[in-house]
Amino acid sequence: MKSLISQLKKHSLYDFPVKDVSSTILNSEIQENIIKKYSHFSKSMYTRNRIFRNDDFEIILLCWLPNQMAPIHGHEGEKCWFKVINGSLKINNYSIKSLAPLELNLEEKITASEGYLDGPADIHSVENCSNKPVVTLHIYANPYDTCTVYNLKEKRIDKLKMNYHSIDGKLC
Ligand code: CSS
Ligand code: FE2
Repeated sequence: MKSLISQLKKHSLYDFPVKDVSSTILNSEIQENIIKKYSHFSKSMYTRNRIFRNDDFEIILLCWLPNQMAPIHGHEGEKCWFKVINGSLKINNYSIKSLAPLELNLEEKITASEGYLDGPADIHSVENCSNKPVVTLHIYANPYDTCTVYNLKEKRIDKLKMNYHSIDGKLC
């Protein structure tokens, strides 16, 4: 993890070049003890477990039980990647057809399994459709605390405040 953090600090000096950051994340080995330390699951929703944050980027471990999902959301114009550490998730990528009334085009459906790197993401939903817990590692450059949620049922766009379930391995 130390080496990932120091490589990302170097990338921050160049505004996180997509190709280089992608290969840094793809090639980074996340040790079992790190995964253990930051993995916390909750029955109520997927959890966001903060590993590192500075003004330029953050690293979060997300833990998904079966059927837990992130609704269709955007990424605040920031560069966001995630890597599947274990298990398998469904990602649906969308583009905006119209904002008023709200209409999205479903562009792509991806089954992302261990080792898959997503990003930089635009508008997508992410769901653990499997019957096993899933862990994903997220890099957000820059960090943000609220995101846009596209509610197709209600044809509404909401701002969602995102919380951490744990910081530095300790429950919040
Ligand atoms: N953006 C969501 C996870 S899906 S990329 C989050 O940070 O909670
Ligand atoms: Fe996302």
